[in-house]
Amino acid sequence: MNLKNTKYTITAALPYANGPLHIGHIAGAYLPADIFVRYLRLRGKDVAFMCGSDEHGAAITIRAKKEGISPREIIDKYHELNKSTFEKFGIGFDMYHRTSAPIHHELSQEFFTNLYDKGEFVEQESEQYYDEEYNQFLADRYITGTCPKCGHDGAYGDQCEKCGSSLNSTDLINPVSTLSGKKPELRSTKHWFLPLDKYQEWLEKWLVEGKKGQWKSNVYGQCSSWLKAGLQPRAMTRDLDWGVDVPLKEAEGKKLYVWLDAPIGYISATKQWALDNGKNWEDYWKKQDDPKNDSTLIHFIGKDNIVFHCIIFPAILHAHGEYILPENVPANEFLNLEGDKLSTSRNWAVWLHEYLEEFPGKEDVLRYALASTLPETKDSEFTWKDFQTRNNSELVGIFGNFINRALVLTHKYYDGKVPQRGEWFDYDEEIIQSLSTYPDLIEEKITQYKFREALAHMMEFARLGNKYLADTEPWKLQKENPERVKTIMNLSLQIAANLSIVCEPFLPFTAEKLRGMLNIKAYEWEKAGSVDLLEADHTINKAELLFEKIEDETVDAQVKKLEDTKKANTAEKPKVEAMKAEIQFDDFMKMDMRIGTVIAAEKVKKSNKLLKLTIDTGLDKRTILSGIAKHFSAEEMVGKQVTVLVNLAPRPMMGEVSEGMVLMAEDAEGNLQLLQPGNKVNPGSTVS
Ligand code: B3M
Ligand code: ZN
Repeated sequence: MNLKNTKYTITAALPYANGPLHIGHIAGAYLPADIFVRYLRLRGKDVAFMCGSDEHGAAITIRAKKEGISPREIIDKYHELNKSTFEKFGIGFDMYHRTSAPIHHELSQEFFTNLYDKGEFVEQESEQYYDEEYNQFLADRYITGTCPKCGHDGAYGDQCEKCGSSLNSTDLINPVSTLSGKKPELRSTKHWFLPLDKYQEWLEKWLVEGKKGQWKSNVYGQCSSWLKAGLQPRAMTRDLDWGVDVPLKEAEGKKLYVWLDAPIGYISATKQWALDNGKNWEDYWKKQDDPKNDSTLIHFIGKDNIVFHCIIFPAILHAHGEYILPENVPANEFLNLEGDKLSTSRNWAVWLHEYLEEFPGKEDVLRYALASTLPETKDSEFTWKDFQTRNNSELVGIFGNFINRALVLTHKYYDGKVPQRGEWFDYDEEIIQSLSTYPDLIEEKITQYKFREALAHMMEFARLGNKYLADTEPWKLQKENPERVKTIMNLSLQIAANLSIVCEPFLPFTAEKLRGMLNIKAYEWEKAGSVDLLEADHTINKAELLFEKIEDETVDAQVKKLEDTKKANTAEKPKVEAMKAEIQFDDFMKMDMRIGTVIAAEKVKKSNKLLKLTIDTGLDKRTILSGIAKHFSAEEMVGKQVTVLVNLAPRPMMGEVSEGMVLMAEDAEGNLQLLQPGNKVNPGSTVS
């Protein structure tokens, strides 16, 4: 990418404030974004790094309903939790804003009005699904069904998360309301549609032609296949009571579609940040007089958000006209956990706030483990075993070991002062050569959004230092050749200082600790590759361990936690029969049920199922044949009170006539219980 620009507007998808963050979110968007931003800052760029809570849409209202609290309580709870979780994990947003803020509502309405005034929307009265029981129109997450594109069963009304297709709720096959679980009705309502088909040609030029070879193939491929299939108009308004009001008189009570206002959230966040920091937000979002001064806009997202960031939002920005467009959208695929898809509803996740509590001071270990398995080109997997190995073999065994040796020996031989370099050997030349190339290798990969490879180069750099000490064994040379050892130690310390620069994007806490130990300031990336970061005689601080070993018990406990989750998920739920078709109150009232007392009982000849009961119903004494012989003996039935359907038409059975029915509770295995009143009542008491 072209690094000549000085301004960068970097966004990371706004997570819905409807639940905590897990490692899948982090690996999808936030860690790559943070690595990239930290690198840009080291390069001295002017960066606005924007994120915040997405607080509208059905994701919020459905969750609120589930927890039995208001949408406002939901967003307040998770906004605070997620904001502080990001901070603790070292994700360095300039602003973590919220879409419920008035400044965001205003800006979203301005966008809508701008497009409305230009005649960009098509007003259309159309049939939308409606849940009669809940008196509500159903769109987005309020409705699920089978995806018409890929056949996935749990597609939402606006998107199939399996194949990524964007859908209109009326496209779903077998639609079901997520409120009542029933098939919804169609009702007419008016909405404002963005005619995406109108932008088809422009998108083909801007994206298919313009981004070829620049965008990651997983992103580019998805976009071009959607464009190939042809874009359809999409409603930008909703019949909901939570969200940004549509700023039109005739649309009273309607809200903006959450995917219209959410990306505008990046802009409103920048506006608030600029207000708080004496900056001009337009520098980061609007086209400048000289395009050379335009900010470079990059969206970091997970693959389920591609269509919204690559097609719909750019179309909106383009329609508005004053805004810059994304230079790149390096979306990641999905991260799996221990062989299974991450899932909030199944609690199959490593929750970030829990990790931070259970592994204090080990933020960088998780950053490292996740960065080494980012789903950059295809889905990837996190396992606790891999987490442990990455820590023990790489962070402790290579990086930490190297730094520790270099610093401890410096204290031992030179009282903590950096020694002057002496004589050179070929090996030292080689080291200097590699030292100067690693930062470039890392940088090249970062700017190509290949963070896994960049990280691998960073660790190779540490490995180089480690190997240098292991090969030269200064601890053996010190007696016979102290001058040689000075060169080795000086170069080792220069590598350590270089590492404190190049590890910063991935391991910011470690970088800071390392700078403290080396007693140096934070250098710019430009300085990386130099063998003169530390002057001779510079005094370093005490050596501390950067990483510590993670024991088997620790990861075993985490695996056990997941196994317990799996057990709880797959535990046999008692089976119950499906509900029968709905009946009206009057149907129910037709049944006459009474409590009766069994006054005589005998087995029916030639039947091993039936008992012939004589029952005092309070109305009369009558004969009822009941299929309970396998469960109750005739003797034990006598004297029992039972519930009887007394107005059931008499039915002939095995040569007798049964005049009613004794009611029973029966479980899925066929076990029977009599339905009896808690205390004895007079025969003839009614049941209703
Ligand atoms: N909140 C979807 C999600 O969390 C959505 C992203 C908005 S980015 C503008 O997956
Ligand atoms: Zn699909």
